Amino acid sequence: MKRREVIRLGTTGLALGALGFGFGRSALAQQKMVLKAADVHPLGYPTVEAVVRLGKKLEAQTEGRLSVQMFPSMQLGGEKEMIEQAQVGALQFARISVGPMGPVVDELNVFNMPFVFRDVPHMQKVIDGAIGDEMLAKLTNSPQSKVVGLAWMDAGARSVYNSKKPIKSIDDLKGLKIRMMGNPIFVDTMNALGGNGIAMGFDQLYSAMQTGVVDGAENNPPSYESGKHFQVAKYYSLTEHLIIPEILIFSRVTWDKLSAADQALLKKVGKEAQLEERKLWADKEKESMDLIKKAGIEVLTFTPDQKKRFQDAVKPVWDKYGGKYADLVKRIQAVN
Ligand code: BDP
Repeated sequence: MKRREVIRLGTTGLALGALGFGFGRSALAQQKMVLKAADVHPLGYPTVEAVVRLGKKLEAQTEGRLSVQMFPSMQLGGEKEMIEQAQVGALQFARISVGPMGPVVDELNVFNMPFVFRDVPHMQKVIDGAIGDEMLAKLTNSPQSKVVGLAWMDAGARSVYNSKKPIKSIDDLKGLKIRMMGNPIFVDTMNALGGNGIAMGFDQLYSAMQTGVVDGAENNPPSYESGKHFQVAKYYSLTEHLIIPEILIFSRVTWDKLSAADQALLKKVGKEAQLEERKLWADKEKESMDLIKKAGIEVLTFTPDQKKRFQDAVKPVWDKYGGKYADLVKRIQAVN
């Protein structure tokens, strides 16, 4: 008798538990959710605009159940802080450079190696293809990342700017204090190029240049222009030493609370945002170049021979880190 009671209770308890779980999940799935998104760039910047549009689509496709609230312009801090907030679920979307993501998931660092891509179209083919998918999965499945890799975004090529003098050849970089993103690969890259690499958050950079803590930095034309860096660092040289894609991450804590249908929807709108951002990027890059030239910025370019000197100079960086990524690098090089 006793035993039967226990068994019955046990079964009822289990059934109730399952029911309760079922209710809980579908109730949650029906709940309105405002997903917070952050970016270091201002409204209107391609990456910000792409996520704002993604939010509008989500809202339309879920009849207002899911929406996105954007916090642009470093309102929530630099990228390191954004990653941390996404990891604890204080933030859902964070659009960040692969630069600061490398120290979290080492495999991603292959994209942070100097001159790893031949040019921007090569990088685009890699992130759009199998390697891009694999790297997103690596980020998602890595236990320490605590984020889901949703999509890639374009950020062109990064080039050096400074307040001291025009960089006409690699020799001119000697001794200049150049801010780099927080990742040892970048500091080593700048040091190999002859400069003095200093790791610092994007949020501290403008004032660091203004006060002379650093002589300059390196970035793509849209960041150089929209961050108003050209106002304090007038010499821009198209070294294009790094072509680093950007990544849209989503908080794992929040992800695990979503229904499978919502997760699939997020992946779909994420992929669409990847392609949409690319068009916005191309327009913004032209616009930024025009704006800085109009502002009197001297934009210096290099011949292939001069460029080769930059490429040769980063050999120590490849010697130090490249071995780990050798197989992946071969596959990247094979992408045509
Ligand atoms: C910009 C990236 C941004 C980085 C910034 C940087 O879009 O994600 O935070 O560079 O240099 O190009 O930190």
